Amino acid sequence: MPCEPGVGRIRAQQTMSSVLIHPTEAGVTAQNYINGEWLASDSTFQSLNPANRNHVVGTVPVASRSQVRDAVLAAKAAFPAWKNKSWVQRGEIVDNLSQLIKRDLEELSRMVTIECGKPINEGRADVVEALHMAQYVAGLSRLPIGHAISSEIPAKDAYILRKPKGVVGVITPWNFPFAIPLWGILPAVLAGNTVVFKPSEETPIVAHKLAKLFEEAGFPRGVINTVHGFGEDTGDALVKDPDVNVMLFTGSLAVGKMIQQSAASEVHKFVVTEMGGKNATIVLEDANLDIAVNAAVLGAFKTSGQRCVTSGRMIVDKKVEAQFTERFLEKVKRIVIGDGLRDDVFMGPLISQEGVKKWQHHNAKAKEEGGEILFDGQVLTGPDHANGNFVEPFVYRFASYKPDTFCLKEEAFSPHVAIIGVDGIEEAVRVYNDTKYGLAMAVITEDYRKFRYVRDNADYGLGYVNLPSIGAEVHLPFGGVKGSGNGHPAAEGAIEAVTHKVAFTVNHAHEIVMAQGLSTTL
Ligand code: UN1
Repeated sequence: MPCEPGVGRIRAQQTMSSVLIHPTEAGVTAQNYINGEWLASDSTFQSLNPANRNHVVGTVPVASRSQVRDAVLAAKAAFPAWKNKSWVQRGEIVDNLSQLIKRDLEELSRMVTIECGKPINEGRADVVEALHMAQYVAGLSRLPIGHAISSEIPAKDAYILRKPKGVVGVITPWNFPFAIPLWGILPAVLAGNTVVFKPSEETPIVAHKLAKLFEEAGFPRGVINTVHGFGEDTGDALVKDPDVNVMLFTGSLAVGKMIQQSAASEVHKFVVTEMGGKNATIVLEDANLDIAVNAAVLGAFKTSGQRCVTSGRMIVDKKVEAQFTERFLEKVKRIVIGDGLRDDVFMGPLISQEGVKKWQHHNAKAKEEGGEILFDGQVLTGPDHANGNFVEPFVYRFASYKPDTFCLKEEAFSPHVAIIGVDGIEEAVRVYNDTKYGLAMAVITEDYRKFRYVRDNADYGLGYVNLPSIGAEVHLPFGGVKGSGNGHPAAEGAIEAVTHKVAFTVNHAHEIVMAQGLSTTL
């Protein structure tokens, strides 16, 4: 299997002179987009490039609680007219958006890389994933939105139809700043809902560009509103607003839990939570080790381990663990780390200094809890990495499983990887399931009976065989079980969350005949 760009090059290349592409690019001034107007706020914050914190990507307003309220009221006012358009009419505006994303693909990809740090190939994949979502949703507008079903009574026609729920709040993370917002926003508006979008404070400039495209695509005023800011105020105001009918949230377990708790007191409010994972790649004794090692590297280190679906655990049968580990480490040593705009880079920076601290904390715990350190990754501080949040991979091993450890149970959201030796498939699945999460699982095996056992006994929302645990496509449901999500997936799954299924029955006879043999005589 060919190497990924950046893997397979020697680490010495990291010390070659850096390519200073972006510090000269002008910063953007973002605005809130409320009821078709571009609005500033009293206070602002700066969005910094994680590869070079001296580079201010843009200045961003902090929407006040009253601006959030205005946005919700604008969405509420826009709802009646928007829901009365046909699905096809709404789908045509989504199609306009897909054309604009295609037009601006390179500029958008670069913006994603500059603001969230992932290498340009990943920045582009993020925008392509968003494009696929727009194409998929535009296509859905011409597919059935319900179905006819037989009644017990021949003269009655019965239908199951979908109706929009009203105002949908959408809160999204920074690691897929272009694709994840569209997983929720586009199904919501296609179904006739209106939206208030609160993007991550780490990637507001990408979100601002997305809001500009919503306007250019022709969504009427108030249909999609964008408010910037932090979770504590702007996000909190949105979550608690009584006129928000659905909250779509992708982010951490702690915040998702708070949103579910706050919504529980309001009967009409429906919450979708997509949260973290302590995902794993399971390597069975019969695995093709070329596939296993490549799947492990991609699953662990794409986006520098900052995906919800990142594999932070390699659960490996002891019969092949030594071979697997040697080959895995050989690749780890060759990973090129640097500014994502350089095309030889495989791993960009972490999103923030807090991300670096979290990575250090997880590493320290792994040492404290008895992990055998195989690759003691460091913070990079050389000339190429001076002002960025760059860290190396950190890899450790437990020859046998050690339950009740922080390092094997908690999500690190960074390049922090445990290799865990197990005896056979049953222990592999037991170890896999022994976390509070259940998002993504990959199993490497040549044996169809074995992957079936894993398929049926592991807890996950996204399962893969002979693949990494990353790389989901938009026309599949994206979500998890246990602490990873409340069972209402995004992407393909989102239409379910943003619509009510209604039963609609029409009598074509001149008299009433009831179901269940119910009498109609007085
Ligand atoms: C995330 O992990 O935060 O499945 C989103 C993937 C991407 C989306 C990841 N399509 O890897």
